[in-house]
Amino acid sequence: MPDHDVIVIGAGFSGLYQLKCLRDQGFDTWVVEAGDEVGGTWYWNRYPGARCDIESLEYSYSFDPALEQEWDWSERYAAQPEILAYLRHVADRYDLRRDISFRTRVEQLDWDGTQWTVTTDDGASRTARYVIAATGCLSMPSRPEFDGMAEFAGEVYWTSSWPHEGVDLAGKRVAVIGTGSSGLQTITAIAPIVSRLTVFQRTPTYAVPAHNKPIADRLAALRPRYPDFREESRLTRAGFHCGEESTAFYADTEPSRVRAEFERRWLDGGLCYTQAFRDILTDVDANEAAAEHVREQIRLKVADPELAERLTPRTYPIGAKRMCVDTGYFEVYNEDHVSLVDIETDPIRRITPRGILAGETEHEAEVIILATGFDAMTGALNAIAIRNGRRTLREKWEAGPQTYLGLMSAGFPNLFFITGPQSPSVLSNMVTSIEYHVDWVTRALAHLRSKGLRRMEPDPAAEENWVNATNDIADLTVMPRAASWYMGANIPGKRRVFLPFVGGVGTYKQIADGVAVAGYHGFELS
Ligand code: FAD
Ligand code: N01
Repeated sequence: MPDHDVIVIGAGFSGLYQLKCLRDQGFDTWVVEAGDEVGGTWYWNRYPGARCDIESLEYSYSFDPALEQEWDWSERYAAQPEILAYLRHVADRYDLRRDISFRTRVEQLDWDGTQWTVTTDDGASRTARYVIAATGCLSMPSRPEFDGMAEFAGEVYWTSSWPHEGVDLAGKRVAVIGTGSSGLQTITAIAPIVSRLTVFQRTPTYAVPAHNKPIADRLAALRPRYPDFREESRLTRAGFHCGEESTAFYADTEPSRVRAEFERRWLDGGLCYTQAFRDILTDVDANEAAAEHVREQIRLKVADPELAERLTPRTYPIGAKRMCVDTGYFEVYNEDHVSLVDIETDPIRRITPRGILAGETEHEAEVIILATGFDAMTGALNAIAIRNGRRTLREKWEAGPQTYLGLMSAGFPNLFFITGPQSPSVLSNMVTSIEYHVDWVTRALAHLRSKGLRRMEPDPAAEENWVNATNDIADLTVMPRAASWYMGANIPGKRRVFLPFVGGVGTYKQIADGVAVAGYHGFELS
């Protein structure tokens, strides 16, 4: 007999909910977490300005109406401490901690034909019939090497593992490398307190305003119909509400109406901007119109036209990298103590004891902050030696991940992924996608038990069809045209394939629901 029915790896949004569901179903479950507290992303990423880019009313669990009714979100986009407090509250409310081992990292998984042996970094191992990897899509930091880093005399911090005791940046000369979401939030938050801020930008960023604000009234109005609101979001394109279904750009190119629609979305703020027209990710003209409107806004925000141009994204379609949601980012560059180094024209040559040498100029700094992103979607999984007796999952995925529905991979039975590659995951409100996967996996395990079955694995042909379908759908969009982390392009040597399923959350749900209803069509159960 295995030690546990199920071992879950990770105690973020996914692992916590997975534990609750399995416990409710009577499965003996053990959760292993590398950090020393629950929270996942919101435990590790404590950099100044960290907050969500999906509205808090939707970037939160929907599984328990009582939880929705009792938790008061203070802002439209909650900051990291509030989201971490929420996840800690969830852990306490459902008494989850007693089945979680913290400060323990899973290093190896071995399948022996009937069960998995899970080996952790303390040298111990335990067995389970099923393993669920709730390891996160953005939990393996990418830490590029810069020559001379060890010689730097000042302090170095990574946004993805910010010190828990905080960092005093007041009055310091600070350099930030990276202008994705983490970089933008950090830059905007620290600009008012540092004495000098030098930003090293490789690729300019499309950002839409957050228009963050208190939401007490909105929350009160929503509460009576919260369950319906959630039900609707499960069938949307990205797992959150964006108002009524938009029209196609090609059907309505009248310039004043197009402009009015972009302006309306801009004033609303947030990620719904790219849903102004429903073909922005599939029609290059629609995409260019949406991109040009953002470029125009950058020109309005940044006083120096030459600087505005350097901050303007032109080399990739809007939406093909995760959009940033900002709170005064571009305006920061109007401050005299803030400067921008374009490392496309002035590459970082090395870190020196006093700062960063880019092109021919040494930029002095007392602190360097690296906001260089993650080995997304496959990084945390590939960091574990997952072995089925013949080969590792890493070897199988060398040319890109292969999954059926993003949930399992053929040849690795009884191993499930929450928001795995080839599922909507990072293209969506992650909490919607997490809850959907956790519910799906829980139902599958209950089904196996009720039928006296003990093994589940994708049929290789079904998996191949799914991989081909996800790639084909991605190719119908502009998404593969950016060197993005969605494509694995930010990691040297990583195979460039589009990692998530771009067909939409609602469509995916209909497919995966159908697969389950049809007796887990495409899976082999025994
Ligand atoms: P995670 O929160 O990443 O948790 C995974 C956990 O697994 C981690 O705690 C990790 O320590 C643990 N783990 C991994 N490997 C091992 C191992 N081998 N052994 C033991 N433990 C392991 N998404 C949105 O939809 N909206 C947002 O606004 C949003 N904001 C974000 C902001 C930041 C700064 C980042 C980095 C991501 C953001 N995301 C957002 C994506 C975010 O990752 C998800 O929304 C969500 O938090 C993921 O939850 P998770 O539990 O699946 O993974
Ligand atoms: O990482 P990123 P992130 N030399 O990969 C640059 C979520 N998130 O942590 O664009 C110099 O987006 C890199 O340049 P380029 C969200 O899903 C959400 O910011 O590759 N520069 C880029 O500018 C997000 O998409 C929030 O040319 C280097 C930056 O570093 C995801 O997490 C907040 C470099 C990395 O940007 C990842 O965001 C934070 C190098 N060697 C995160 N390597 C919210 O707002 C990389 N760069 C909710």
